[in-house]
Amino acid sequence: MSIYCRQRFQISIGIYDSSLLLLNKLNYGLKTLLTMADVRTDWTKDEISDIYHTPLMELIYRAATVHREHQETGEVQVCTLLSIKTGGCPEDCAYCPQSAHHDTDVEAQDMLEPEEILSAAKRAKEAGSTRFCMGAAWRCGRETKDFDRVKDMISEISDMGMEVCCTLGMLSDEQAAELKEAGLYAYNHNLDTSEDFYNRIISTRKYQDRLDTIERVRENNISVCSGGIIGMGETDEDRIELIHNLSTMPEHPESVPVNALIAVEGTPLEDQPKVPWHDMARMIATARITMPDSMVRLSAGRVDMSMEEQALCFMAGANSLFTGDKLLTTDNNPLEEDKKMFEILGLTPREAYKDAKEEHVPENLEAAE
Ligand code: SAM
Ligand code: DTB
Ligand code: SF4
Repeated sequence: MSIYCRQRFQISIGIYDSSLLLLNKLNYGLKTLLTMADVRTDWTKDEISDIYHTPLMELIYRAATVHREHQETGEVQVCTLLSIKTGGCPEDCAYCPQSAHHDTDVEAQDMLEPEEILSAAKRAKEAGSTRFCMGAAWRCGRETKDFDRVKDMISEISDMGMEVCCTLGMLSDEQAAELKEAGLYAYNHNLDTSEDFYNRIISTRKYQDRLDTIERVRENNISVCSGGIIGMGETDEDRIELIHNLSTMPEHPESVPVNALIAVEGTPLEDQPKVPWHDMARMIATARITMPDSMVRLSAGRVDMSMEEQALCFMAGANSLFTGDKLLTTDNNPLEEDKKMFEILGLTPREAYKDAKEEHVPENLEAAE
C-alpha cells in the first residue's frame, strides 16, 4: 500500500472510530433519556394492581427486565444495622418488640457507648458492608446528649467511608438539618403499609406524621429510605396502596426496604403466620417495576428464607440486604451463609456512594475528592 493510500486508510479509520464514538455517546444519551423517562411518579392504583396480580413467573421476568435496564445486575448493596438505643419506646407499633406497650423479652437499655458503636461500624466495614444504619427506639429526635452523640457517631462513621443511615423516629426540620450537617447520607422512615391499615397497627402517631418527616428529610438533602412490612394481616389492596404511596412521591425514595413481619412473642402480632416467599417476591417485583432506579432491599424476614427463595427475590429486583448477625433486636442470617450465597449466586457488593445524587453526598467526602 502506498503512503498516500495508507494515510487515506488511517484517516478513514479515524473518522469511522470517531463516528462510532459519537454514535455510542448518542446511544448512551438516548438510553439515559429513555431510562429517565421510564421513571414515573404518576402510577395509578389500577396499574399497580395489574402489576401486583401478574402471574408470578411473568411478574419476575418483567421485574428482572426492568432491573437490567436500570441497574447493574448481580450487584447488591450490603448494609448493616445496629440498635444504638434499644427498647422502652413510647410508640405502640403492633409489630415492634421495642414498644414499651408490649411485654416482650426486649429490655429498655441506655444508648450504647461511642466505642461500642464505632467498633461495630468498623467490624461491619471489615465484613464488606458499605452502609451502616443506626436505629434508636425513639418516637422522635430530641435535643439531648444522646442526640448529640448520634451526630458525633455520624461524623466518625462517615469519615470511615461508609454511607451512614439513621432511623430515629420523627424529625423536626432543625433536627434533619443538624443530622445533614453531621454528615448523614440517608434516613430510614417507613410508611409501613396503607394509611387505613396503619391506623389499626399504630395509634400513637398518624400516617401524615410519617409523610411530613420524609418530606423534611428530602428537603434537607438527605437520601430517603422508605418502605414497609408485609404479613401484619393487611390485604393485597393495602400492599398496593403502600407501593402507590411510595411510587407517586415527587421523587421516589432512593431505597425501599421490604420487610416480612418477624412475629415476636409478646407483640399483638405474635400469632401472625409466616409470610410466604412468593409474597415477598411479588412485593419486591412490584416495587422494582414501579421504582426502577431505587435500591429495593430484601430486609427483615430473610432469616426464614432458603437460598433459593432469596435468589428469586434477587431475580425479582432486590438489590440490597442487611448482613450481620442481628437486625435491631432479632436474629439475621449468619455472615458465613451470606458469603456462600454471594458466591453461589454470583452477587457482588456495590461500592459506597455509587450513583449517589450530588446533593446527598456528605461534604467531608466532596472535600476529600
Ligand atoms: N423508631 C424508628 C421508627 O419507627 O421509624 C426506627 C426503628 S423501627 C424498628 C424501623 C422499622 O423496622 C419499622 O418501621 C418497621 O418497618 C421495621 N420493623 C420493626 N419491627 C419489625 C418486625 N417485627 N418485623 C419486621 N419489620 C419490623
Ligand atoms: C427496615 O425497614 N428494616 C430494618 C431497618 N429498616 C431499621 C429493621 C427491621 C427490624 C426487625 C425487627 C428487629 O430486629 O427488631
Ligand atoms: Fe418505636 Fe420504631 Fe418500634 Fe415503633 S417501630 S415501637 S417507633 S422503635
